[in-house]
Amino acid sequence: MSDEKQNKGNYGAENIQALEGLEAVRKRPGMYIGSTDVKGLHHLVWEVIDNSIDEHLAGYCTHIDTIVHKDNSITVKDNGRGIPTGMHEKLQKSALEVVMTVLHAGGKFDKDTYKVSGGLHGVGVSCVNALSEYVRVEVHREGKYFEQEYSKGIPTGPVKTLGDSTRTGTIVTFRPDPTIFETTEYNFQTLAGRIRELSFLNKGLFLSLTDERETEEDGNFKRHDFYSEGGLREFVKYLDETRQPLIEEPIYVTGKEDNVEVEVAMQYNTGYQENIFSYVNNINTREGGTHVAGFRRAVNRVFKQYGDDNGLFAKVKIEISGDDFKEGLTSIISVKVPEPQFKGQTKGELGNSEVTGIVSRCVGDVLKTYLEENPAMARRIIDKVILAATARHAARKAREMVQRKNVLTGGGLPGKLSDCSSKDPGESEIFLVEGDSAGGTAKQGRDRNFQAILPLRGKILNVEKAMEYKIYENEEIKNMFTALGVSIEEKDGEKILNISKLRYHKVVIMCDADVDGSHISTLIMTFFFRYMKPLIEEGHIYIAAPPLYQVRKGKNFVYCWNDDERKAAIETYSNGKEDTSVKVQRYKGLGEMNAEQLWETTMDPSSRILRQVTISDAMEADRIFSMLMGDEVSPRRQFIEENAKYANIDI
Ligand code: 0RA
Repeated sequence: MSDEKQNKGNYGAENIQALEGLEAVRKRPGMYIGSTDVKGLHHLVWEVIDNSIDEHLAGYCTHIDTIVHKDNSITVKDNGRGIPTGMHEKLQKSALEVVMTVLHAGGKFDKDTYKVSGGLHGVGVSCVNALSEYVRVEVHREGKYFEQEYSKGIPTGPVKTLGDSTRTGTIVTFRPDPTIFETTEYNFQTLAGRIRELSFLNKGLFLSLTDERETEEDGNFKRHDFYSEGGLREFVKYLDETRQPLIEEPIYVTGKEDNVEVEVAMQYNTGYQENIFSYVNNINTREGGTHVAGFRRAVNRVFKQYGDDNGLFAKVKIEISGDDFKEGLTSIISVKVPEPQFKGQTKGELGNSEVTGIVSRCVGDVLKTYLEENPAMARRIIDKVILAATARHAARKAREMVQRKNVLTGGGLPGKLSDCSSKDPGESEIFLVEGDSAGGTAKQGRDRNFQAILPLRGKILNVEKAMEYKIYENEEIKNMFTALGVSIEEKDGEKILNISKLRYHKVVIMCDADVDGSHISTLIMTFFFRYMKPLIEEGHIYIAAPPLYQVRKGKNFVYCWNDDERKAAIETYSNGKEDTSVKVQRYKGLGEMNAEQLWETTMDPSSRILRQVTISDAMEADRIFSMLMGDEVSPRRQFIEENAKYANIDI
């Protein structure tokens, strides 16, 4: 029986519409996958995996395996239904070829299923095909297996039936086109991070990641398996691994109303920060939206009611605000919505208004029962909320002091800032430099027309442990606020960072290339993540990369940023023979470079390497940071032991 007949009225070849050609994708890749840098490169993998995830959400797929091959080509294998292979009536081609070569031919028009693809990512596997120099698809379906190959999106042969098969599923292998992408090297951590996240978001789904570029001691390829039985409950535990829990187990909510599925896990810890992550159909909604609003509404309403009913707020003088319920709360909100509407600047905000009430009701019901059944836990939470309200009061006073002082001194810039001459933020940069001595070198080495230097002394305040008001009393932190020209304002009880007067559009963290230096940049990144997140979101934060080595022979020399480059340089200078005149200098700190070297390698826009800090870098920095600096000792030891063998960390 052919596909068309079997799938009548459902998905199938006839539903797949032809819309646009793939030349458009190759001409303007950025329009489809965001960028052609390392982020865009990874986007290709997300795109294929998302299609497999859709099969899982539709109830047909239990396993998704991702493999990075030696040449940085990728295979994603799933056991879903397989891409349809029947004849597409209108185009007179195999549906498989249509899905792979026609833009927006996902062919999944069933509105009752949740879709990842077609959502925020959603450009279709055909885009991956267009941007790959080689693709092979293998489909197992209806007792047979099929194959087709492509180059830059164009089939290099017909769909072939290769034989019989007893399984179903799709195997996509692609090698990104090096003429399109700035880099074609995949990053294991980036892939593992998203796949881990997907495993938490899709409990019961088996995922794996194999890296054939790396062999383990036992001779096998490096491989991680991801599987979560507990879903979001395990996700919050993972995120709060290094924090001290306030309540014994996360509060866990699942519910469904009008085809909207709700899953929420929340855990209070003894810290002061709020950590909230939200998802719609497995896609991270950075800017929140109606689902987050529903969650907040339920939390505020139920806790307030519980506190009032039990007379727990009676002796508190200060008005309890919504913010007070957030302190030390880590939560993940995941909803599955059949037809999500995304809004906001980066389309990272859920717009469907019906979702607010649904989430609020689901969370409210569970929370109310939880508080009634666990009075001891409820008490701990309410005590913490009262403490938060008191501290918030103190914080506002401290913050107002700092900001008032700035106004009084005419917004005077910090004495330690060596400002640039330009007053145009668009072309201005500020380097946050660890230590006064490196700060001095940077000041000599910089181009003062557009580069400012702010030295930061010692370890800036540990923002993980500090209560908020302490932050505003810290000299280095006050300097950062005033130098950058940003301020915290309060609107309807919500704190908002005003960055409209940002004085530099590039804020560069410059630290030593050793362990201490990386701790300090982690610390500074955490600070930005906690208190100046919009600066990261809008792409203003960068990390400078000073070189690790200089390899020299006579008056010739090169700088090297990693061991491979160092080896290659030694090889070139010595022509592969023993040569004692080839000298290697290891730079441990910025202080070992003179002003000219620092300019050339690290500050000169025409030769330096700057790494833009993304929210996911900052999120991971935050996790690592809380582990290194937090109270819990054992995860820190484990982290250091695990990483010591990669020689990243001195112990
Ligand atoms: C079009 C229609 C259907 C599934 C898929 C495409 C599909 C695409 C990919 C990409 C990777 N894995 C995939 N799995 C499925 C619906 C299938 C049906 O109606 O049987």
